[in-house]
Amino acid sequence: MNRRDILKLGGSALVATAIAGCSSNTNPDGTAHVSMNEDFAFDPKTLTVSAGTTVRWVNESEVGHTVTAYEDEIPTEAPYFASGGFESERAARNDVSGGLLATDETYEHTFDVTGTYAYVCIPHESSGMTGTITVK
Ligand SMILES: [Cu+2]
Repeated sequence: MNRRDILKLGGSALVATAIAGCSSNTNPDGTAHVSMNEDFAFDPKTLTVSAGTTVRWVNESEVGHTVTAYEDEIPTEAPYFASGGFESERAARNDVSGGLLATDETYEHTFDVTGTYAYVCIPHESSGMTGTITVK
């Protein structure tokens, strides 16, 4: 291996470290992490991911929460998503308990369409438990 190859390797190692260092919301398997916490909040409340990323919500609190997309606040070409597998916001609101995640339960959705997605936890909507995912 000549000196130029060694320098190249050093450069890519530095880049890899820099990317890992600024992605605190990324799980080891490459999914993005959003916590649902005791303060009736999604953490982080706003998250930006690249297209094709799977976001995993984890209920890290003692009460049940939902992840329910606002049907009018997602890209028009994007499929609807909600915990409980509902195909519309109306269906999710008609069966809130069917979408509840208990403590330590998770919900995942893969975002393939770029744009901005707003979502809510139905039981804690009045407490401001909403979040936004931006897909680039
Ligand atoms: Cu909630």
